[in-house]
Amino acid sequence: MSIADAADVSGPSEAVGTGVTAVSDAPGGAFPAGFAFGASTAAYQIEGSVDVGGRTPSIWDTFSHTPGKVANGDTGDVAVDHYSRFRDDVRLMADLGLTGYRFSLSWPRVQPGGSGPLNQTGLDFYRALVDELLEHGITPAVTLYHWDLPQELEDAGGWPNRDTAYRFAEYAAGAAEALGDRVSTWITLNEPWCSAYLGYGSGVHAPGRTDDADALKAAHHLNLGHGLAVGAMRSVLPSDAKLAVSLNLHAVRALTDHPDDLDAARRIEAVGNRVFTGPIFKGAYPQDLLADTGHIVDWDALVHDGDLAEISRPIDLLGLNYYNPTLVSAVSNNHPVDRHELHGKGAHSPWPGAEGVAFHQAPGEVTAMDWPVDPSGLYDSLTGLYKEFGVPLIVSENGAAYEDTVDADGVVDDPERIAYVRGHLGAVSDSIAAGADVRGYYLWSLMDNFEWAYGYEKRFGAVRVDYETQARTPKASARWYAEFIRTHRR
Ligand code: IFM
Repeated sequence: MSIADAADVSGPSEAVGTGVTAVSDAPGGAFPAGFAFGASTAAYQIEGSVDVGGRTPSIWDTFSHTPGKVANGDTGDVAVDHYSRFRDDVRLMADLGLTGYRFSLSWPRVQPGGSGPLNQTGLDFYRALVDELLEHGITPAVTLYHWDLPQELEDAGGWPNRDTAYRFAEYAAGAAEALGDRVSTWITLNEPWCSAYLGYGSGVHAPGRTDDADALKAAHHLNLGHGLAVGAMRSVLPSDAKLAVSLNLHAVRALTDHPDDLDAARRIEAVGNRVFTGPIFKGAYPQDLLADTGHIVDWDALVHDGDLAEISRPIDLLGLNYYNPTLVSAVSNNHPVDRHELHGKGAHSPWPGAEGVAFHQAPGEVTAMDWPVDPSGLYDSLTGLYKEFGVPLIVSENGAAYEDTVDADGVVDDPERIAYVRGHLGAVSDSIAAGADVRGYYLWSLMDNFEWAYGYEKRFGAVRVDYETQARTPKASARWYAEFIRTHRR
């Protein structure tokens, strides 16, 4: 019996979360024909087998093996052993009825050391994965960079070093050439905000550096790498290939409409969002960003002639990764400040040039990450992005970690995750009804995995992984999602 068969659709909505799934209170809006109902993962978070088949270390191998950087000293050495178990994992996806799967290539598996010829063993692994997906009717969407920079490139300066952008484009073109006959959706970067600001600003992610100027240099070189990669990939991919980037754009809200708070929101939108959407969609960095951060970095020296033309090459899709809105005020404005910084509370802020900004915890329900649950931020972002840029959208990540418990029969009943996903799918269908061209939703994540600095403490999966045995067990949310897909796909 498939997972979808096991779900009872006849029960009342109150039954959700008891293992008997009902979708009667799920969003009723129509999703367009061909809409991708998918799930998302990333190489370092699931693959393991870090020294197999010629793969060399990435910055996350180095970082996770550095004492004190990751909770409990966890590493991705084994992760959820997807490298060996990928066929079983694809069967699981097929049982769920997924129509799309977004995963990332490990750069140091495909191009050990980050330069030179591509590694046939690494490519063979991804080719086999893609073939397995296609045989099960699941459309792959490939992310080229989900944070695992080859260590050698970090040793040469990392993303603050301009050359890394050129290395990335070379790797991207090689990967596209090798897999472009069977993969039609390509995402250059995942969440460059995290790569730049958590990796080089707050230092809570690999490579763990804390320098605001380097964080901004990294942001520009990630943008440049994206643009160069789009150009290089277009020349080797079929003309109908779809090229995209996945951004974790912040749904920024001001605590009050006091001008100082509104200005705080503007600053965060500039350095968090428009630093990417400006050059990518408008061919320019926003003037207010340059003014806010001009004391940190010399933008004239950083941005070379021709860079903005490269970065603004047209793309076919924008991937939005959305989890929660961001609530800010000015620090000077005498609010009771509950300073809460997204992604860790390290000594260094991940927001260069935002010294006067306070971050607040929105009232209401939160996930196990302490992230507020608010699907309206997803609706606002999708409708706003489509209105501003007119580019087709996918939700390339959305999901929630909760403190899952396993009952005596091995069942994980996770009603909060079901409610979270249902609410956010509702926001997607509402945004489509409001006119936004949204073409897919990829749940983060298919299964529990290595959650970066939190190690294995936080579980985002629809499928439970027992880290001792590697056994996979669909949670109630997986069964709910399977039934949702069955009743909404067209
Ligand atoms: O696990 C991450 C993913 O790698 C990138 N986006 C956010 C997820 C949850 O923190």
